[in-house]
Amino acid sequence: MPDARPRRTFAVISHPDAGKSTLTEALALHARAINEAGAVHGKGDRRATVSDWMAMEKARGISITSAALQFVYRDHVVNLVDTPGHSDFSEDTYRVLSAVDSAVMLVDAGKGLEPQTLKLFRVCALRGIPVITVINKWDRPGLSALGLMDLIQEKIGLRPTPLTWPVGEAGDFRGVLDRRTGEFVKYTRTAGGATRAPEVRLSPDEVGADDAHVWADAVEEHELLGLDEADHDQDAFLAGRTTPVMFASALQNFGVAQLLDLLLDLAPAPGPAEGVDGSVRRVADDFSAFVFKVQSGMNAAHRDRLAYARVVSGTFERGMVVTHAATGRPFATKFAQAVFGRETTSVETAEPGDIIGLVNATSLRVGDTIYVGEPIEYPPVPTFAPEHFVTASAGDIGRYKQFRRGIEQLDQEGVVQVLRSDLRGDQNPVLAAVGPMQFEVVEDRMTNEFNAPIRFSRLDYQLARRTDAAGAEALAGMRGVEILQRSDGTHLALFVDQWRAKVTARDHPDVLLEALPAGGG
Ligand SMILES: Nc1nc2c(ncn2[C@@H]2O[C@H](COP(=O)(O)OP(=O)(O)OP(=O)(O)O)[C@@H](O)[C@H]2O)c(=O)[nH]1
Ligand SMILES: [Mg+2]
Repeated sequence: MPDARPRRTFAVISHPDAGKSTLTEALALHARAINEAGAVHGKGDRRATVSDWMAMEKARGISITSAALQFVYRDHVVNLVDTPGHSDFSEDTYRVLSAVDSAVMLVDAGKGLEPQTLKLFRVCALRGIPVITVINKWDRPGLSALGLMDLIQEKIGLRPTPLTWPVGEAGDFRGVLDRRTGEFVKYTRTAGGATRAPEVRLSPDEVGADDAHVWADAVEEHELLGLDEADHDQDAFLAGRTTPVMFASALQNFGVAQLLDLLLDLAPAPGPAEGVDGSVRRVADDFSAFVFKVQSGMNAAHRDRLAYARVVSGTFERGMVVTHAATGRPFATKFAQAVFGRETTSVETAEPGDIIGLVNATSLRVGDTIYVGEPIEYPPVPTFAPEHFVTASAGDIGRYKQFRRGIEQLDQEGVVQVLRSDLRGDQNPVLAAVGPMQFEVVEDRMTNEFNAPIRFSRLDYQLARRTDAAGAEALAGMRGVEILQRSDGTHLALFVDQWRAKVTARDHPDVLLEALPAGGG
């Protein structure tokens, strides 16, 4: 039976370290999807957040791969995707942004608008994704609240419309003024932020003497904002002209309840989507879904490969036979899972906005569409211009088979781009990355997951341009350029430097040499 509860599907995005995984944890904790935040298990640094499950993520305290979580709150089904902030992994973050209806942007109160944050704001604007801004780490000294609003307006061109306003400056976080009701939401700390933070709502005349001074400041600023047309306007928010702002301390679970409520009240529900041919699928139409991520290695006990698909339209029912748009072949969905970080549970049905994990769906790749009824194919996800290149070889020739399999799997997941040419043969594929940390992930996963040690040797190329078969032929054998083919069939011309790329383009005006979207930081 279809599940009629409303859906909210959003990504948590930002520059590295602003607190995305911590906030993800806090949201799940508040919705009672988990009982205790990982912050405590990790003795202060959250080494065990549900979304950072990969060994390398725990060891380094950073997110490397996006993680999906689903939970229920106020009778809404919430689908949340925590993304990695590091620009080396930005392809993964962009893939996620193709599968969500809104984004929660975190801003570190102490650092303001950092480069990757600015970049992500631009991506959301381009894709028409409404953004909710959370000023995080308000428990630590930082910039002034009004100063941060100015930064958002000036640097991003979005009008900030705060829904809550901090009571107490950064470093002295006592609570927030709920700008919709005028109440003081007063927070109380809990040990290490491990459990939900209790809060009380006070009317202005109930504010105690201790807080009177900072409360008066907050009220004054709130009134200033009112004069400045900084009040929420739903149409302007959905159209991407304004961003609602909240203040929080993810680590202490402050502001988390307000954020969840805001997401339910204001963030857009799943809507219609357009296929490559311009046809439109409405949520009530036949089932269709879009694969935005492929991941393996979540369970060390057995080989698993999960294709994450966002349901775009219709009701998904486990066992239904769908069509794989890329091949036109039928695809049986016998093994479908709901995902919670690395945990999965069998799922019987799913609705538009939900993210399902299809198990061992080896034919499904990132960007693929599956559907029933009328054919539909959603636009592919962009791949970025690689700027780092290595050749890979098996560290242990006796494990060459595992080496091949590992490379193929990591290629399908999009951990790196894998390139080959007849000239080089298949022994030593070329790996291409947006950022060098991607190679570290390859090395770690090849060693630990595929038990196939890997060796890299750096290639002296700095950039790649897209070409076609004719271009590949024309450029073959030329100095300072090498032609390789990516596993999706794209021909890439690798150049030693900008200068060589320019000269080649000048001397061969008839050859296709197209720049790829830039991804790196
Ligand atoms: N004081 C304080 N620290 C916080 C807060 N939120 C997160 N942190 C800390 O900031 C650090 C980074 O937090 P993460 O949640 O891993 O940040 P992230 O944005 O997920 O980082 P990446 O995924 O690597 O981009 C951790 O040490 C957190 O404990 C907060 O509200 N206050
Ligand atoms: Mg993280």
